[in-house]
Amino acid sequence: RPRVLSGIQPTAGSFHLGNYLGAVRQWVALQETHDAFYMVVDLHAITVPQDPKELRANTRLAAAQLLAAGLDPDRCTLFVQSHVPEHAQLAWVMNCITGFGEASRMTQFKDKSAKQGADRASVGLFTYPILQVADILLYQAHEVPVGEDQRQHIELTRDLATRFNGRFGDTFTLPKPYILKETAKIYDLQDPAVKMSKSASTPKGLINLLDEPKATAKKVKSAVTDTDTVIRYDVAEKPGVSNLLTIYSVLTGTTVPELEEKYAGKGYGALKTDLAEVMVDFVTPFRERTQQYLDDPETLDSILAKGAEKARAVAAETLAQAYERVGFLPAK
Ligand code: AQP
Repeated sequence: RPRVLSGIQPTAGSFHLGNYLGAVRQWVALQETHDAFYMVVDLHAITVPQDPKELRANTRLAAAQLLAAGLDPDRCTLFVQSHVPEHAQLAWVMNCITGFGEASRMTQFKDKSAKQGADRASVGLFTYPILQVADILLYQAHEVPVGEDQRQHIELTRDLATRFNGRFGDTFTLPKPYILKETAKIYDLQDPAVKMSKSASTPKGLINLLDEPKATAKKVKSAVTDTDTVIRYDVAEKPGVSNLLTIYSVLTGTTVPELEEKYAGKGYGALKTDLAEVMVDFVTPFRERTQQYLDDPETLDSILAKGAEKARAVAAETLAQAYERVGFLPAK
């Protein structure tokens, strides 16, 4: 079976609809066909300040949401990044073969550090993509299911893997991004020109999966569309409506042309009312299942412990090989 690896940050508490449609939904599907490794990336989370107590709680909460979304610990390996020390260890090696200029060109770093003020951004935020490179290479992943915003980091992973292999001998598998066109980028409901994101979206434009379903319905109903009235998928001319159609289509399994036909001659109000209902039907059981996992932290922790053990077995082997290739003297 080909292998996939991906991760999600435990930073915001609730996952948002972009995280789910862009990434987690694919993770669930891929566990059926791939040898799948999924992790809660707490090492990545501390690249920006975190409250320790909240980080711990949010790490469990992220794992609970992944299980609620449909990850099955018998079908995939689910773990917490900091439980596998090899991530930080390989990241150091990869840091040392990355050019400063190369790392400086990562757009996510540029955006995020600009927001914080360049002097206040941590060095960790700067090397975040290189930790991500290590995450992927440790598992010799063939594919990495992510949203469009991560494409550049997967490119960097390929570049660094190629460099390492060239310099030290074949060690790492070159991964490919696994990005589904329809859901590669889910947009803010209030500003369909920008990606839905926990840090950039306005509260009204961001659908958090753990919000009160009623509040979610309200956000859908007040989504920004356009002054036209026709329900048609056209990202350039009608980004707001197109975003709603994408969300509707993916959550219900109805194709976009089917939806266009269903709503021919109807107004935006009808589309939004129906989508609000679809969304409520989706988030209500999701919230309940998440709560069930949170109510049983022992089971949750034991799933994560088993996951870490399985992950470490793979990661340790790759790290040992990389260490040997680089020329580190083995510890006896
Ligand atoms: N709007 C989105 N559309 C599609 N995919 C998305 N992802 C995030 N936003 C969208 C994908 O979700 C996965 C987990 O991402 P993360 O843990 O890196 O979360 P994030 O990047 O912190 O999420 P945000 O909201 O985008 O955070 P900020 O605002 O801090 O940048 C990834 O696969 C990502 O592509």
